[in-house]
Amino acid sequence: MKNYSIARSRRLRSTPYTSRIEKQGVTAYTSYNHMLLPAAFGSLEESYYHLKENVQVWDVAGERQVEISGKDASKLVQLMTCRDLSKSKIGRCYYCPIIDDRAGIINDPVILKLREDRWWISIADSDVILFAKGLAIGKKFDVKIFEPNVDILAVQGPKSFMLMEKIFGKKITEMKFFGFDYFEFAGAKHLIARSGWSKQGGYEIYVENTESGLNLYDKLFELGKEFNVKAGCPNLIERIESALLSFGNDMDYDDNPLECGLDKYVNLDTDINFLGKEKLKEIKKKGVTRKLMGVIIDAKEISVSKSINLINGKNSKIGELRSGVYSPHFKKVIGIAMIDKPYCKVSEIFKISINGEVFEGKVCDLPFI
Ligand code: THG
Repeated sequence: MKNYSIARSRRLRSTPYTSRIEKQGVTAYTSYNHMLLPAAFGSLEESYYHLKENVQVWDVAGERQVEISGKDASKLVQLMTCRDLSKSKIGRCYYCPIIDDRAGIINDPVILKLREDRWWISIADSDVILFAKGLAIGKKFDVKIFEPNVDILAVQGPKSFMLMEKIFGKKITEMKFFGFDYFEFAGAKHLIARSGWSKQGGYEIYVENTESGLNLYDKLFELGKEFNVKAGCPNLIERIESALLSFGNDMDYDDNPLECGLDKYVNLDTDINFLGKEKLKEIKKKGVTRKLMGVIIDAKEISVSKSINLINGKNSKIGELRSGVYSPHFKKVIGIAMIDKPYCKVSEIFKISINGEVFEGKVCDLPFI
């Protein structure tokens, strides 16, 4: 398939790190929240192996923050998510499906509780700010909603702990998964969380002071030499193997969190108030009619740019593939698919047409690894 370059304009925002990653060899961009998100630095497979063994620094500024503050901030945040935040703590991150009144997923952000009345919603690729503003206006909530200048740098991989310790000291290695705290670098404070869109371990630095953030970026590469640090980005192979879901790819407005295996983040038994609660109760009672599952396909390559139907021996559609990639670990194509309930069985067999050629595949559980 021919590749095209991406046309730059003000609408497709650059990040403070763009000029640096372009020097470091970014080879593909995608767009995320109307911003450039690096999608490749050369070979996807080489980056995959490097991420699993070393440390990478990622420009994930596209993970924008929606800040909600004010008297009704907690009420509004809770209204948007089916996860019970009534016992949430300041200094913690929470992975929370945001759903609408029909229980369709609007986004699947990480939510940070900064204060009792101040939150950051660290969003996936959809305009949560408009949804939040609409609700606040309709409900006459006393809140302030805006997108602050925060540009996340992720430090990911098994050697991220040693690298971050060198810069911030031992305290940073003692932080728990999904906790966050403030750390000083060259006179500026940075919010750093133990999180990130890989299962290889690491941190996310929420850079508010751009100048200090750029110095920190350079420091990470200077001190990271001994850990073989490289510029990287969310890796398609690693994230599918780990089943980190991608909003807009694996799930969308027409899917509910129970279909997407997000049951852990759905709380229907407490007295919190959120949009779609009754609808979700109804869905839970009836049982879902389809589910996101893993699939393994006897093919060597794939490029998914729209859903691809999965067909059984009787020529009926049993589901659709939504993301896929060749995994060097399994030596096959692996993917994430929405499968109709009767076929949500491990080893269920199907056929799939990739570039006009038919391949066989089977259903499996998520995550792959
Ligand atoms: N970091 C930050 N913002 C983000 C992402 C991120 N916004 C967009 C996107 N990624 C949101 N999606 C996810 C999906 C999964 C996770 C984080 C963000 C994740 N999940 C863990 C898991 O599945 O094991 C644990 C979640 C939990 O148990 O609480 O980390 O990456 N800032």
